Amino acid sequence: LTAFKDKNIVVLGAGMTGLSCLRFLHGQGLSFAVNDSRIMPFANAEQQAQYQQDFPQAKFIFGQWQQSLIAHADIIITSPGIDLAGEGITALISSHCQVMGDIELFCLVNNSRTTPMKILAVTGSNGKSTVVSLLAYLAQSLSINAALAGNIGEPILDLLQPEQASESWSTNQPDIVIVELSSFQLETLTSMQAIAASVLNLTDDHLDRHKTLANYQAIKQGIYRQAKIAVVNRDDQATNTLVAGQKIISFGLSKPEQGQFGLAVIDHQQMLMFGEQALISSQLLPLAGRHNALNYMAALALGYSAGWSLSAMVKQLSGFIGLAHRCQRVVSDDGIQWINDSKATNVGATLAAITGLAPTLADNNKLILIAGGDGKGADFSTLKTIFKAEVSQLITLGKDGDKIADLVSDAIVVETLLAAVQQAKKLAKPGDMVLLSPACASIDMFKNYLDRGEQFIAAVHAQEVSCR
Ligand code: UMA
Ligand code: ADP
Repeated sequence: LTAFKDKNIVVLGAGMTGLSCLRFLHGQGLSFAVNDSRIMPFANAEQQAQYQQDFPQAKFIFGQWQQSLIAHADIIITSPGIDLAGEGITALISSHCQVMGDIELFCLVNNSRTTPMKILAVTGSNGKSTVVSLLAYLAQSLSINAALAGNIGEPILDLLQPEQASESWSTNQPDIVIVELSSFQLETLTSMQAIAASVLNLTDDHLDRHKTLANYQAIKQGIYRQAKIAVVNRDDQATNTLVAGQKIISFGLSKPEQGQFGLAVIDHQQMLMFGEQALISSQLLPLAGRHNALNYMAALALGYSAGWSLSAMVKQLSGFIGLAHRCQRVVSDDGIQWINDSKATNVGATLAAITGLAPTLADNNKLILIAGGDGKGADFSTLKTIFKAEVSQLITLGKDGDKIADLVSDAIVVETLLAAVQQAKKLAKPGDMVLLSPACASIDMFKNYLDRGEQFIAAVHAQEVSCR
């Protein structure tokens, strides 16, 4: 990292990403400043004092963006959640300053190593965490030394910690990094050299920051310029690569051509296919629904691109049981099917949940949907048709609850998640399904989607107790 010596380095944000930058730069013996617009980004004053003691070369500036610090920076390492343009920071940055995200810094260091860690990269509006977790599960099952990093919640720079006693990099570093990338992280990434990368799908998300779908799409597609093989969803044109001559492996719901992944019905069973080769019956796979069939195929295509044995991967698929808060059944003894899909933070995820779950209901059972929260500027109108066809009762809440309620004539608008669950309980009979799939972020009412999902589960259990 000679290019970083004697430079004014500024880390923006002191969250998960900022703190990983701090650990990394400290490990390199570099001096730097950490600027966060919150007055107290740490959990408490004791934690802040501890950081100041443990990282004496770091200068902490909290409570506002410090204009002079930013203007004099030679290198800015920014956190994904910071909207540089929206916060007015872009205008302060000097023309000679290099602005990068933590993933870019990781790639610059990794690329310069004699044996760089290989990279498989995944982005998309939905399914990223499911696909990268499945890939990590497959790698572990196949005894491949892999690590999971990025938007999933594992800052990637933590993979580059030098060994305590020497200047060399840690010897137990992974051979391959499976990285989940958000559009925020892709905005500041240009130097990744992935073996393969995928934009899984594309629907409205984060438009409050990216402004237009075209801009959001362009940011996502930037991943392909940084990969040898592009894994694309052939059912979603927006995920296609624009890089001329790039090797492409596609996946989709249709019967695949040679070298592609897809679905076909053989002997009355829907099978996952690779070209003409039947891989496994969808019925044997724990994650149900068309969207999960696509997720399985994307993971197989990425693993295959990395040279992993297809048959060995297929044998392991059924062992992966999925992630919490994604179309997850809440255990209850009232006969109602309560489904927690709190991670559905955009319209595409809610569409996928309804499309996947509604056909599983018997004719005389109904689907009650709880939706709403912070829509991040999304256009909800694409939900109208499916609401009409599949949702018997819509219950909405949160900042954009009214906008979603306007899609139907008889929505019930409530103030709290508990009230939503109470309403649903009044209306549901055994066999009916109550689906929390908000199509919105949770930050207007909850700490995060996990908190929202846990409060939903608690509210469901509270109804059971109150009815006994
Ligand atoms: N901050 C400011 N001013 C701002 C915005 C943020 O000072 O205007 C500061 C905050 O006070 C805080 C820090 O920046 O101290 C937080 O930075 P951050 O929002 O980038 O969050 P991190 O804790 O660094 O976590 C980030 C990702 N967060 C976001 O992109 C919002 C995490 O993804 C990711 O797991 C983590 O890096 C590790 O890579 C979360 C996420 O919500 C799960 N991602 C979005 C999504 O999935 O939809 C994109
Ligand atoms: P991400 O990391 O992209 O947010 P997750 O795997 O956490 O994706 O899933 C988020 C939400 O999207 C959940 O509600 C889940 O049921 C839904 N989902 C998962 N895969 C897909 C897909 N391929 N298409 C649409 N929705 C999906």
